[in-house]
Parts: sequence; structure tokens; C-alpha cells
Amino acid sequence: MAARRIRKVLLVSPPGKCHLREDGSLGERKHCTPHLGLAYLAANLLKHDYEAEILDILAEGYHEERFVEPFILYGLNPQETLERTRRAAPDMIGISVLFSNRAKESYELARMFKRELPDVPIVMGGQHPSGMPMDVMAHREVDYVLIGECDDSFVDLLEALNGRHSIEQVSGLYYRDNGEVKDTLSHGRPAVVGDGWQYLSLRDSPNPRQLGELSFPAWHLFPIAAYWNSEVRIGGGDVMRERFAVMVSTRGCPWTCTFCTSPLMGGFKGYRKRTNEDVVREIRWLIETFGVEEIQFLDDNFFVSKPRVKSLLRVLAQEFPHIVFSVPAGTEVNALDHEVVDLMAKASFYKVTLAIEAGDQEVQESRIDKNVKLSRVPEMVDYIRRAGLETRALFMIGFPGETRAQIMRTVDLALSLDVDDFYISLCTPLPGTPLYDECVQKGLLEDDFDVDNLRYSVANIKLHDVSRAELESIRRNVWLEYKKRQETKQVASGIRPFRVFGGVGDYENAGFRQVPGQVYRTDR
Ligand code: B12
Repeated sequence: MAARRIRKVLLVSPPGKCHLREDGSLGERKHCTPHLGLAYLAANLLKHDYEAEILDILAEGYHEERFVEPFILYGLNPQETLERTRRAAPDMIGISVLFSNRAKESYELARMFKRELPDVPIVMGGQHPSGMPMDVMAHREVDYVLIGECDDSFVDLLEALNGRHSIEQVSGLYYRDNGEVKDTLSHGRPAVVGDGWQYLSLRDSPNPRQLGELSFPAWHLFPIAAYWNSEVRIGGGDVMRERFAVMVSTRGCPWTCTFCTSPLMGGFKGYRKRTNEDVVREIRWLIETFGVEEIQFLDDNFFVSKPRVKSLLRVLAQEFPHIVFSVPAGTEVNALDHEVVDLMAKASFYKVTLAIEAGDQEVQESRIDKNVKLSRVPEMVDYIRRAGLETRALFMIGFPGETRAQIMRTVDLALSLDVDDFYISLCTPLPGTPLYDECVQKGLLEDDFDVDNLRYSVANIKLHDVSRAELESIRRNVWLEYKKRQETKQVASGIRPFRVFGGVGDYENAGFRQVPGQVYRTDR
């Protein structure tokens, strides 16, 4: 049996990144969310007697910001990152690339690690490498790419490198063999199946049973306080309580919206759910171990099956009367009904973010395959507000082939809804999605489109009757128009308190340092 070579893995999350526009406004807000994916990977490594250490560059240096035109990068600087890595003395480094807008920085990290620690193999995983594994492997500093969910395949890779079995047995792996890039996918490149989706084959898809057997995320390895102390905490931003935690009660999503990467990760078996007992056990453990007061469900789609979600909401209300809950990723409108909203209110869910995306039914059905029943939206928004939950909405404009008239229907819908907040993003072609493939095949990507340096806040797709500058100004003007209406409304009615949990005024004094439209001083 070959000598055990790899024992300790350092799992790295890259620095944060916000696009700074010419007018000095920021394209994105800063985030500081515990990395659930790395927490699960670390837990499974420990379960298989490997050592694991976390280096969350963003969170550990959240207040450190540097201007790398046209972006603001935030997190530990390269020297600090290298020092931390040397101290960790890993046998392998795993870099997580959830967001394509951080691919460039992830390659720079890999180059630095390879230069300073040439004998330490580097593996990349997450949505970006899963969407374009060969492009990532074109970077010679990257030794391996694991695609999809990697809870088990990561351990399998280490076992293979330690001579326990052949590397061919590792599912969803890209590796080099005498300089040539090879993969272990059962039929080579993922096969195209129907509606343009590239699915991992049955053999390459993670096993659904796995969810129930996964160890709880290894949060003891994370700088938890950094997430609690970053100013994304408290009030109107992402969380309501200081001591918050993130978790999932399901994985994947059964739907195939053309712009979303979720189907890419879960493969054929896509949507899987945990038992309510398992979810309750994890929440109880988070409360006992970390004194958590708030739970954020990061599920791709928390609301898929009504019977499941209703039974879970009843259990949460009964078991955790002092905990508040939210689902930050978009909520599927079609999956909601009055009873679900009532049960959410009873279970102290304080916010609903409706993922509406487009205001034109034809775009919903034939362009993005999201099929939101738009006629239900106004009534559902009013019902959620009357239930006292903060109501937000997500919209997206600039889909391939979308016309000006269709875009203006989205704008009109967004401005017509009595929501507490909405976000209009410019459609961004994400690697591994049919929308991305369509843009490539039809030559719709703007000339300066750079997939490794994605800017979520600029127009990336060429449209027939709307210019780039016009699309970006439509988005900005809607935002400014909305802000003006909000101010008028608030002045008219005075600040309208939301359902507050644990102390009046939480919302008002949220006070983010950066909000879209605010001029950002780089000389500070
Ligand atoms: C939670 C979440 C957020 C959180 C932050 C999460 C974080 N950790 O920083 C918040 C709400 C802040 C957020 C914001 C945004 N998000 Co978001 N988000 C998610 C969401 C819903 C869940 C991620 C998650 O925790 N999944 C659960 C865990 C268990 O899985 P995982 O993290 O994927 O990890 C597994 C695998 O990826 C893999 N893996 C992961 N890392 C590594 C590393 C190695 C070495 C290996 C081997 C394997 C591996 O194994 C893990 C375990 O199986 C995903 C959707 C999704 N399906 O992933 C979108 C997603 C990541 N977000 C996305 C986007 C676009 C955004 C926004 C830009 C939206 C916007 N326009 O504002 C913003 C901007 C954020 C930014 N860049 O600053 C896209 C990114 C796609 C891309 N290619 O860029 C996603 C994929 C959704 C989609 N539409 O497709 N998001």
C-alpha cells in the first residue's frame, strides 16, 4: 500500500469583490456569509480521519479593502494569506469558486500557492469550475477540478492520491496524466439532455441518500465571530440577529431556469430533502453549541414541496419559538399559498424575497423556463405584507432576445408592487447554464465580456432593440425612481416599523456603510 501522502487539507474561500462603476457607485454590496459548502467538505474530511483547516480570506479580512481597478477587493491581502497558508502547512489546498466574478482572484491565489508551495497539489471546486472545468484546468497551477457536489468525491480523491484506489474511481474529477487533461465522467464530457442542460450522468451524480448521512457542517473550524461582527449583521441587510447561522434543509431544485446553475450541481437527481427530524437536530445543535438566535436557510429552493414545507414550518414554530428564520436566496412564487405564508409568520420568518425575475409571461415561459404565474404576484405580495413579513422582490432584465417592451413590463411590475425593497439585476450569463451556451452559440456576449472577471452589475448580453448603455440606465433609473417613491411614502406615513424581533428599531439603525448609488471614496 502506497505511503499515506496527504493528511491535511486547507480549504480556501477567495477574497470578496465589488465592481466600482465610473460614477463611483458600487455594483454589488459587500457580503460576509459563512461558507456552507466548505463547512460540509471539512466535516466529511474529518469524518474520514483527515485534518482540515479553513482559510476564509473574505471574512478574516472583511474590513481590509483595496482598489484593483475597476473593483474593490475585500479580505486578507496576499501576504497575510500566504502567511496563514504557510502556518497551516497543508498537504493539499482546495479553493472554492462559487462566484464566477472571483475566478480571476482564485487563479491568482493558485499561482501564488504554487510558487511558494510547489509540492502542494491544488484542487478547485464550486459552481464556476463545475460550469467550465476544462477552462479551469487550462490554468496549469490547478492540478484537479472536482465538479458538482463534492462531499464524497473529495474524500475519494484523497484516498486515490494516498494509493487506496485508482483515480479513475473518483466521480466528477478532472486531472492531468502526463500533461494531458483527463476526466472520469462516465461518458466523457457531460451529455446534453433536452432543453440544453448539461447533466452529470447518473453515475457521476452524488448519491441522494447522502444528505441524511452527512455530518453537520464543521463550523468549529470557521471564524464565526467574523461573520457576526461584519456590518452585514443586524437589521435591514441580510440578518436580523447577531448570532446567526446558515444551513440547508434540502439540496438542489427540480426546476431548470435557464440562467441558474443549480441543476449543474445536483446532477440528475437534483432536488433532495432532509427529514424534519434531521433539520431540527441540526438547529438544536447550533443553538446549544454556538448560542445561535437566527437561522438562514440557504436552500436553492426551500419551498418546492408544499406538504414538506408546511410540516417543517409547523415543527419550527413549535420547537423554536425564540429563533427567527429567513430564506435569503429567492423564494419561488408558484410554491407559495396563504397557508405557507401564515405558517412562516407563526414560525418567525421575518422576510420573504420573491424571485419573480421577468414581468412578461412569454419571457417567463419561453425564454427563461421559470414559469412564474405573474397574475398571482400582486395578491401574494399584499398577503405577505399583511402577514407582517418584510417583502422583497428580485427582477432581472436583459435576457437573450428580450425586447424593450418586455423589459419595460418588468420595470412596470417592479414599480407597481407594494414591496419593502426590490433588486433589479442585469442578466448575467453564468458558466454551465443553457443561457450561457445560447449567448456563446449566438455571439450575444458583449465584446468586453470576461467570464473570469464577471461584473454582475453591467450589461453582458447584446440585445436587439436596447443598447447596453440604455439597459444600464433603465436599471439605474428604476432604482432611483423607486427610492424616490419610498422616501415620499415614508415621509407621508412616517417610518413604518416591520415586525421587530428582539428590540424595537433594529431595522432603522441597520445603517450599511455601502448602499448602491452612494458615492464610494477610494481614498479613505
Ligand atoms: C447562499 C448563496 C449566496 C449568499 C452567499 C454565499 C457565500 N457562501 O458567500 C449570498 C446571499 C450573499 C449570495 C449573493 C449572491 N449570489 Co449567491 N448563491 C447562494 C446559493 C443559493 C447557495 C450556496 C450554498 O451555500 N450552497 C450549499 C452548499 C452545500 O453547496 P456549495 O456551496 O455549492 O458547495 C458544494 C459544491 O459547490 C462543492 N464545492 C464548493 N466549494 C468547493 C471547493 C472545493 C475545493 C471542492 C473540491 C468542492 C467545492 O462541494 C460543496 C459540497 O457539496 C447559491 C446557489 C447554489 N446552488 O449553490 C447561489 C449562487 C452561488 N449565487 C450566485 C450569484 C450570481 C449571486 C449574486 C451575484 C447575485 C446578485 N446578482 O447579487 C450575489 C453576489 C455575491 C457576491 N459575489 O458578492 C450564483 C453564482 C453563479 C456564478 N457562476 O457566478 C449561484 C450559483 C446561484 C445561481 N444563480 O446560479 N449568494
